[in-house]
Order: sequence, then C-alpha cells, then structure tokens
Amino acid sequence: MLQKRVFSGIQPSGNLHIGNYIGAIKQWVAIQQDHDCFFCIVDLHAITVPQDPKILSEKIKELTALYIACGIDPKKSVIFVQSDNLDHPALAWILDCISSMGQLSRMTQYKTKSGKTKGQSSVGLFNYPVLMAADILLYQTDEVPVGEDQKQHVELARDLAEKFNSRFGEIFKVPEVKMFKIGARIMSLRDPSSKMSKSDKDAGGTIDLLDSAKDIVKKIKSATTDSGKEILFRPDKEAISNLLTIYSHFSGTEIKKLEQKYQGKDYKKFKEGLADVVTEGLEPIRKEYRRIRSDETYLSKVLKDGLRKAEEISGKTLEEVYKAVGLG
Ligand code: ATP
Ligand code: LTN
Repeated sequence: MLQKRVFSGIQPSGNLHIGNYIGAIKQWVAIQQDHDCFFCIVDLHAITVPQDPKILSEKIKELTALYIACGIDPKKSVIFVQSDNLDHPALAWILDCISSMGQLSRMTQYKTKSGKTKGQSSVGLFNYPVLMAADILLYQTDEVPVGEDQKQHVELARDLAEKFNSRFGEIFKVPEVKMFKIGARIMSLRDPSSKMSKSDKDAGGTIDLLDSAKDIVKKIKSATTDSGKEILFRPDKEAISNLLTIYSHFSGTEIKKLEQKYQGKDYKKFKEGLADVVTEGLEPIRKEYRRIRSDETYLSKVLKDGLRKAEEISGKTLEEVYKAVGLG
C-alpha cells in the first residue's frame, strides 16, 4: 500500500527549543515509521527577517544535525535545504499570482511579527505563507505535522490548492494539518501567556535543545508559577499546566498521573522532578548532536541525497503546474 506523504519544516533561525521539539519534531519522529516523509530546513523563510549571513549558514548545518540527533532517520526520511531546490520559489511565484492581499493580511503571524517592526517589515514576511504553501503543495502532501501557530498557514495552503485546482485542473493534493492535542503550543517559562519562541529575547523563557543541564535546572527553577500551590492542569493555572505538559511529553506519563504523583507536594518538588526528566531527555540529543555535527562529510551527503529525492517529486509537480497555467 502506498504510504501517506508528510512535509514539514523549521527555520534555521535562533536556537531550537523544547516547543519546536514537542510541537513538531516529536511528531515527525513517530510518523516517519510508516509515512513517506520530507523534512526541510526552510532557510528562505528565515531570511524574511534580517539574518547575519555567517550565522545563518552555520545554523543550517546545526539544524540538519539536530533533526538527525532528535531521531529523524535519513534512511527513512528525506532531509534537505529549501534554498537548494529552486522549485520552491518558482511555485511560490505562481501561487502569489492567485493569492489575495486581503487573505494574507489576515495571517496572525504576519500581524504579530510585522507589528514589532513598525511598517519596516519585508514583502517576504508578508507573503511568507505563500512560500510555505508552495513547500507543501510541491510534494503532493497528505499531512503537515506542525505546532498550533502554523495551523492558519496550512489552511491557507489548502485554500490555495483548491483555488488553483478549480481554475487550472486537479493538480494539487489538499493537505491536512496534524497536531498533538496537548503540546501543540508550549508557552514561555517566563510569561505563560505567550508562546515559547526562538525569537524571544529573554533566554529564560525557552529551554533550548542544546542548553547545558545546569542551565536547564536554573531556567526551570526560576520558571513563573501560578498563585496557590496545587499541581493541577486547569485553565486558571496556565503556568503549571504548561509545565505539566512539558513534564508529560518528556516522561511519557499522562497528565492525570502526574497530578496524582504531586498531590500534596509543593512547586519546588514538582520543578525538581521536571528538571530531571528534561535534562535526562535532552542529554542523549546533545551528545548525538555533537557527534553528528562534527562529521561535515556525512551531513553534506545527507543533504545532497535528500535534495535529489526532493527534486524528483517537486520537479514533476512544477512541470504539471507550468503546463496547466500555460507557461513554458
Ligand atoms: P520564531 O520565533 O523564529 O518564529 P519559532 O520558535 O516559532 O520561531 P518555527 O521555526 O517558526 O519556531 O517553528 C518550527 C515548528 O515548531 C513549527 O511546526 C511550529 O509550529 C512549532 N513550534 C514553534 N513554537 C512552538 C511552541 N511554542 N509550541 C509548540 N510548537 C511550536
Ligand atoms: N512557517 C513554518 C515553517 C515552514 C513550514 C513549511 C512548516 C515553512 N514551510 C511547510 C510546515 C510545512 C514556521 O515558521 N514554523
């Protein structure tokens, strides 16, 4: 039986954190066993906001090594760099020409990110969701495993696929979003009302996958808590609910069981337990990362092989698109 196709990606900007791990990569590792997976390093998305060129090229290699260290197996899944495959910007342009300014200006991520730059944000940041739609549609993707913040973008990709198909003929598959029920939106440790984010200026709000054990313990110790002292997953306890979610993902224990385990215990005990499971969970990733990152020949080979496999599929889709639109 033909396996379902999966596509997802992460920007090589900032440091990968446990929100990216829980919301995206953990799903990918599980899904790769019985799906045909494409995991991309979406560097063209990263340059929609200013990047230091030297740091960007280093971050591309870092992210590739981190994908593998987290458990993405290059023998099972295709790993490649977006800017190496020119089919992505080519399809994005065609989709740009059927996208409406109105729909793009309603994208919440654009509103949040452009709001901070007071009118100076790039055109790239504005049509970033169209490039993301091109990434997904080029591979005739069935499922897109992402965190909750990307749901709206996947919905745009669905809309664009349907719009294109109804205008030019059935070319694109219409993709579905895939998210964890709990863990699709990990919040900042400092401010539990805002998402844990790579671009957060306050390093205390995120736990990065490459943080030392000492830093992890320190960050968890100083994480914001709620008033009261019960350890319960409840809407009025957003800080503790967030920490319980992280605990559950790292320990593989249901939240209900964790609530029972910490019944009558204080926040200090709970945070110690959490710090233990997070440090234990990240230690092998950090170790494996160091090993893989030092082998540049291996990393280049993974990306070269990945690119070849990616182009095989994307090239075919783009050819059909050109024909349907009347180009070339
Ligand atoms: P930035 O701050 O630069 O926007 P980010 O931390 O939001 O970065 P992305 O590269 O945009 O990270 O996202 C990579 C993947 O991780 C996406 O699937 C996204 O939905 C998911 N993700 C990002 N932040 C979280 C979070 N806090 N909780 C769960 N998933 C997340
Ligand atoms: N926009 C996403 C990254 C991204 C992506 C994609 C995710 C770019 N292209 C295609 C899934 C599928 C982000 O910033 N998290």
